[in-house]
Amino acid sequence: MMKDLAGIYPALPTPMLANGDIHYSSLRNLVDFEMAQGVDGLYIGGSTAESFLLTEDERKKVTETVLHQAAGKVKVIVHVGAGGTDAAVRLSQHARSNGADAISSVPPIYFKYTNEEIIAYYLDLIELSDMPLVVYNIPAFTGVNMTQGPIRELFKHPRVVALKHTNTNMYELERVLAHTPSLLALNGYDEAFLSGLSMGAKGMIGSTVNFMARKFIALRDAFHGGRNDEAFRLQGEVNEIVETMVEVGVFNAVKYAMTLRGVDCGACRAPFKPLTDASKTKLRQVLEKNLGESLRAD
Ligand code: MN9
Repeated sequence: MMKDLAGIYPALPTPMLANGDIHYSSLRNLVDFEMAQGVDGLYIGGSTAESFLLTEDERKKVTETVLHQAAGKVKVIVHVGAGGTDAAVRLSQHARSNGADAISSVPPIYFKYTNEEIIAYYLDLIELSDMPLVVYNIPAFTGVNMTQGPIRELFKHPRVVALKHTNTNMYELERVLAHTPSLLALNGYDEAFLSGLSMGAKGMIGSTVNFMARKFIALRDAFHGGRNDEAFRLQGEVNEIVETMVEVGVFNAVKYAMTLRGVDCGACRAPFKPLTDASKTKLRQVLEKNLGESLRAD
């Protein structure tokens, strides 16, 4: 049965060893850590996971590891975007055979495709894997905006169950939901979570959820409880942290914050550059001031 995908999901990073290999025991610890924080689900293999810097085999092994460790206790969405249809279909079928709840994908990247080609890409994923699909809209990275113009007709397909709205344009979020009331929206920029909720998002998928899920859960509960001042204050604390993370490089910053919270994540693969000591100090300071959770020595 199709699960209700509403909720708060960390976009898991891919823990790595000093030599760049995937650190699978840390990945298992990460899954346990997230479930203990009370998240509703896990999002595997997205931007935060450096998915475009991993091999297809690595992506499959990460999916298998996470699904096995989660053991059906939380929802799991697997991002399968891989540049082209064939690889994305293989990853979708693999996600299905390993028990994922849904697949997700950015539109096919690099080449300029027509709207028809992009829609056909998504329909191939749905039809060849028979999985519910979460469209990952992130126009700043892909150059394609899925919530604008005729392409948003895709959301009317019954197997397109959700939108990951990684865009600060909240007018488009409200409009796409108004045109397709059955669609579920999950907010994609953590710094805009409160505005996403106010325009109809029923949860979020985010990189900074990994190390501060409790803040996002409290923010959502404050919003739904009508405690607007509290929700706004929590969003402000989140944004103090996000501002520094984006400044030093968000994906390495997320890995470092998780390492400080006790799950070794290492650094991102090249061409990402590791954090400098000055960036680490700055991050630790902003986390100590705003996070309200204990941090370990580096
Ligand atoms: O998965 C993330 N998107 C990207 C969602 O990084 C592209 C967000 O969580 C951002 O990292 C975060 C900082 O901008 O909102």
